Formats: sequence, C-alpha cells, structure tokens
Amino acid sequence: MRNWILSGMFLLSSGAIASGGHGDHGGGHSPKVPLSWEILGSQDLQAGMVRFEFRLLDAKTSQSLSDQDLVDTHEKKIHLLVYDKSLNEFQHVHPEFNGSRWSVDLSFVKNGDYKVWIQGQTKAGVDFNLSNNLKVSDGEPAWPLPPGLKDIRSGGDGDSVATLNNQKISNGQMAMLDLVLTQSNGQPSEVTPYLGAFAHVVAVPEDGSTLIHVHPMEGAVPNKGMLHVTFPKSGAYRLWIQFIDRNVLRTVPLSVKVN
Ligand SMILES: [Cu+2]
Repeated sequence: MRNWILSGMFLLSSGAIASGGHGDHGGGHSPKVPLSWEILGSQDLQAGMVRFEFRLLDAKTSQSLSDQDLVDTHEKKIHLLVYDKSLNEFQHVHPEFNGSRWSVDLSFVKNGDYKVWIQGQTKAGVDFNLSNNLKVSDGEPAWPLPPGLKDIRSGGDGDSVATLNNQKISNGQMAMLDLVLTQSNGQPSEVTPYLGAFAHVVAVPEDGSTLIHVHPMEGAVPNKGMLHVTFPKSGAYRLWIQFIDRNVLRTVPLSVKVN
C-alpha cells in the first residue's frame, strides 16, 4: 500500500462553485471526463521539507496529463492546497510538471492528518478538484482539535486585517459578502492582484470534507471586494483569505457559521 494509492476521483462540471471548481472560467458545457490522481511515494510523511510528487490521470485511459494538457487558471496550471484536520495549518503552492510527473515542495512542522487537494482545468475545459489524505509524523505535536469553529469574520496576520461583513449565510444559497482589507492601523490595504485576483478565498467545512475556492470581485473601493459564494451545507467553515498588501502575501484565517 505504500505506493500507487489512487483515490479522489471526482466529477465536476465547469462553473460549479459549490463543489470547488477553481475556475471563474465556467463555459457551462464542458464534457464530464473523470480525472484521478496518484501520489507517487508514501502518504505517510516525515515533518520537514517534503518533495511531493503525483500524476494526474485520465481515469478512463489512465493516460498521464502533462502541463501541455492543462490551461492556466489564475496564472498556474495546478493549485495545490493542504490543510490539517484542526484547520490551523494551510499551504497553497503550485506544482510544476517535470517531464513525467508533477512535483512541488511542501513544508510540514506539525504532526497530524492532512488533506491535500489539486485544482485546475484541462484544455478540454474540464475542471478538476481532487483530494487525498496525508499523515505527518516526527514533527511537533499535532494541533488539538478545536471544540468547534466560531463565527469570526475579522482577523489578521499582525500587519493586515481581513474583514467579512456580518450578513447571515444560508446553505445552498449564494451569499454576497463584502471583504474589506485594511492595514492593522486601520488604513486601507494597498492591494495588488495575487495570481490574477483581488484575493483568493478557500473555504472548508469543519469536517474538512470539501474545499471551495472562490475569488471576490473588486469593489468600488480598491481595498474592498465582493465575494459570491455558495456553501453546500450548514455548519461552520474555516476560511483562508489570501491577498497581497504592500507587496507581501497575507494569509488570514477566518470562520463563518452557515445556517
Ligand atoms: Cu484562487
């Protein structure tokens, strides 16, 4: 079982935001070709720097997909997202195709169970959003599982603050939330695009089971965006807000309760 673990088959038509298509590229009529992926090497990792490699496969033909088979979504072929079970750890990186496999360095400090997702779009217009499990050991003790996420719509990294307005959110209905980015002194953030978007918002329900990745539209004011997002079920969600303020990439964790 060490190698060749295949999982995470996933069907997704382009434009399906709720299930986590990366694209704002929805053509609305993409063919539904299932893709799968296989992690090369063990899914039991040692803490520290890890070279993480995988193949992206056409599930029908088992043909390996290269960078030539994918289009850029937000300036990258593949977005890879990792979080731990407690929803404290978070990484967003971009694997490169090296001729035979996709490869990227991941860095783990904390032990624990992790979920890893890859997202992108094929030239045929198929969005993929595939997950797998990882386990990290020999590092710092795993985060304790939180008693439950609260509704915390404002937070920062010490220099920058991200705030979502307090509107009620209902499951299955598109919420339109204002996202305001400020410096910790209250001045507006100096926002420049990060990977072709005002900000990137990744949302994960408390059980970590799905991943939503959406991009606020720029608002009337340069430090304000409007987020259109549909949460598929009720409960609490972790949100990671990523944006560039004063030329530094910020990652701010927030949380929301969905009715
Ligand atoms: Cu994004």
